Amino acid sequence: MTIAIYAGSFDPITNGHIDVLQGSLRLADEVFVAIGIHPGKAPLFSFEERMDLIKQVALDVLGKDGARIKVVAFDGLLIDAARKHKVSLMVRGLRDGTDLDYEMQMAGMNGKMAPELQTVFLPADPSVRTITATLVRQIASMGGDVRHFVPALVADALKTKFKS
Ligand code: COD
Repeated sequence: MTIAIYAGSFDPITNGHIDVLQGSLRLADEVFVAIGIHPGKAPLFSFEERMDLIKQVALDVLGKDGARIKVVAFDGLLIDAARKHKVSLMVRGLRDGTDLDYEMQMAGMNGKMAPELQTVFLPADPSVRTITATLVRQIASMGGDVRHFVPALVADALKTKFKS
């Protein structure tokens, strides 16, 4: 059985993340979606809110494949989370050359520290490669329509968040 980990901030989950998640499910039997918790950084959505959104997306968008996803938190090194959950693949999405440079450094250093773990890069689909959660938050905070970039349930959660 192949188990993968796909880590991110997911603040909130976007169509770009979903594209990588769908690719991960083609590679692995089970995928841990690992939400990175930064003690010094205040996210827009709490860990619980991000987890709920990912779980709802798994049900609504990924259909029966969504049952092969587990959502967890981690606050240290990705390799430690990978070892804890006994995964063999660490999946990362690649949007552009900037991602590639940074991801190659991480993959190289992670590979030295944890040679038993394999990093896998999935190229972003052209239809979602420009999407970033940072810009989605910015657009939503200014009342813009983010439904091109996130599932409807996430767009609704953003609307509610910025109303309150
Ligand atoms: N299309 C395709 N892929 C995408 C898209 C998109 N539109 N948007 C995001 N992605 C991919 C990213 O490339 C990334 O692989 C993943 O989705 C997550 O993205 P984000 O933006 O949600 O999360 P990040 O990149 O801010 O990562 C947060 C982490 C907590 C995962 C990160 O800080 C981390 O890896 N921490 C571990 C610390 C560690 O182990 N350090 C040692 C490294 S050697």
